Amino acid sequence: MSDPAFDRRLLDLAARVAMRSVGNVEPNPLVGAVVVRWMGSTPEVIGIGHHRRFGEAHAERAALSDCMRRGHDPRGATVYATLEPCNHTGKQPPCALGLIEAGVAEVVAARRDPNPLAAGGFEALEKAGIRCRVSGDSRAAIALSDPFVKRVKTGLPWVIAKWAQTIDGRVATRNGESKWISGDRSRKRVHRLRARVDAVLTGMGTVLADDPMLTARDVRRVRRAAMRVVADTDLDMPETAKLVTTARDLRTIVACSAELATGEITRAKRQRLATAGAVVVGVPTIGERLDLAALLRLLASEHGVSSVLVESGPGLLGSMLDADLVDELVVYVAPMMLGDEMARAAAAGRIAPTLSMAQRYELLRAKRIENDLEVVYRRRA
Ligand code: AOF
Ligand code: ZN
Repeated sequence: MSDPAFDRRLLDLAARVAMRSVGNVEPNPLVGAVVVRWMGSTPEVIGIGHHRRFGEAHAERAALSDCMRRGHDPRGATVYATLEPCNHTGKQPPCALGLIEAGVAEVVAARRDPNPLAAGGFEALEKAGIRCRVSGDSRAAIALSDPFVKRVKTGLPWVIAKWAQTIDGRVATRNGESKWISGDRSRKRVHRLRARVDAVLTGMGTVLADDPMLTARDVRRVRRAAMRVVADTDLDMPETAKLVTTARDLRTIVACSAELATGEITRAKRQRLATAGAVVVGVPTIGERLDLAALLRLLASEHGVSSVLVESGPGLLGSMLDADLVDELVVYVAPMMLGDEMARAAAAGRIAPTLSMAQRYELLRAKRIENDLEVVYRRRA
């Protein structure tokens, strides 16, 4: 049975459940699954599950277990999964086999698995006589595995840029004053966001202006202790910066030009930074600037980074946007107005001089946080 409205509802549900484990499963995808029995033309959910933690049970098997636990028989049921069931033995046995053994009749997935190691679930299921189809009706279910799909296809981590702005789109006054624009609760949510990514990226401008820690504070459960990464082309990092003095406890990576990362003039400084616990890495440059794509690729391949939160000033953000490296924007809009064209905007540069050249985003969700608005956008392909 295929009804777009049912497909969307059930896959939305699977996506919602899977979202609970953001930060716990990466670099695996977030996956949710729902087992449904049809009572005439009405679906009855008899099992729900999701991938909870890296290395543990996959969503489909979790949903089947839930079904059994509740005393239902999954035979003849339809399974809605946000990702095509895997067909490989990794840290877990293949989901396709689990579904075949459970005797389900149909599998609906929001997208195919691009991972060549795990692919082939649909083929295996179909061979066993189980109907399979892809449903693109749930935006949430597809969005769920975007970070995973991007990394598998490009080798780049998922990049989220975050900032707080006034109603008229400014992130600081003309003198650089920015504490605080967004409210208490919004700032708490940023700490939670930091606790769910592998790396927080900032620029030297921000280090010199704010001397930030970039840690997740007052978060009940830090899921991942994000490493702090500074784009510092000229190796200007002061040794007194908090990012350096705390580098023993929390990884700090200072990314400078490949030349300065090996040259004689910076040897003493590099040694002092290393003694403090900071890791200096060299990145190729494009003109005067770091090749940010190369930096991201290096973070993914050498440091296991699958998600990055950019918390920077307009300079670095502008360069990131210009290179089209940002996938998601989390913007806090505070009920405040500066009305000053010299006040700072989120991104510097000149990405699009005309509207037709503007980068396009899709509105994913918006939520009221006390008196602020939290808006999440995704880059449109
Ligand atoms: C699914 N359901 O819930 C997930 C899938 O090392 P493993 O065994 O955990 O396998 C990880 C791979 O399996 C991952 O790269 C992706 O291709 C797929 N993830 N597949 O059927 C799930 N998490
Ligand atoms: Zn699986």
